[in-house]
Amino acid sequence: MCSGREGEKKRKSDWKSREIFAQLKTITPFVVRIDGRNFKKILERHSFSKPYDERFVRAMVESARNVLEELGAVFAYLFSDEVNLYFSIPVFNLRVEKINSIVPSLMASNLTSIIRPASALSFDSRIIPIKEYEVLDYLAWRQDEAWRNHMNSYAFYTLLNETGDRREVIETLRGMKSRDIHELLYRKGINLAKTPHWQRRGIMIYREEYIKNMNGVKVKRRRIKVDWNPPLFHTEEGERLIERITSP
Ligand SMILES: Nc1nc2c(ncn2[C@@H]2O[C@H](COP(=O)(O)OP(=O)(O)OP(=O)(O)O)[C@@H](O)[C@H]2O)c(=O)[nH]1
Ligand SMILES: [Mg+2]
Repeated sequence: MCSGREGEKKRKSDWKSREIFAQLKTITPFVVRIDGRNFKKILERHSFSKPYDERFVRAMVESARNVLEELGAVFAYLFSDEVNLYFSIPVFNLRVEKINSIVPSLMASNLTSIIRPASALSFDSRIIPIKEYEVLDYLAWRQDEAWRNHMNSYAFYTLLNETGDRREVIETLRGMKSRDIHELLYRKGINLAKTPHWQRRGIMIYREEYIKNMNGVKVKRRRIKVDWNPPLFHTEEGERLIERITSP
């Protein structure tokens, strides 16, 4: 039986060795995707407008920008209640536990302090190891999701405002092709090709170089840009943008 200081020492190392996930590491580069927990209910409860609320998206952008700045992410791509942060440096020594706890908690505390809801917000988080040449494909996948989300939520809330019957709306939209949804909304006066860009394509936040004139001397500086009008990622323009912002 151990007693006194020796017992204390043993206990400490026993418990330390039980932190069995502490050595789990990712590789660089990687994406962290965080998603708001239960945001549908929470945003409804706080009367944010549907399907899109400008105050909410501005708060998401400001919070994501703070996270990017604080942790040194290369870019953040966001839509709805999700943010994708791309890292190329070994933050937190690449420890999964650290990354998957600090990134979402930093986002949640920022957003909570801006929105000030009745109770604190939270985000879930996952890490996706990625190769540089796969970034474009990953972003195109998320952008497709933003687009589907945009179409479905406009359709859902437009029909719901008319009928007031959630079940009926879900039934009407079940299995409907995207072309038919477009047509249906168009007839009701909503042109999905004319909604604000950020609703259709999401928002990009990244660092960019610019030239500053300092008393006649031109110097290179970096600043953070919020792009509310990003290109489609699967086009040449998208490719050029991602190459520019991910090159060291
Ligand atoms: N009112 C409003 N709701 C929004 C806005 N942006 C996103 N949301 C809501 O956020 C939800 C995001 O979808 P999910 O992440 O699947 O839903 P969730 O309720 O957060 O559920 P979990 O992520 O599984 O916890 C959407 O269904 C919308 O209801 C907005 O601008 N206004
Ligand atoms: Mg969510």
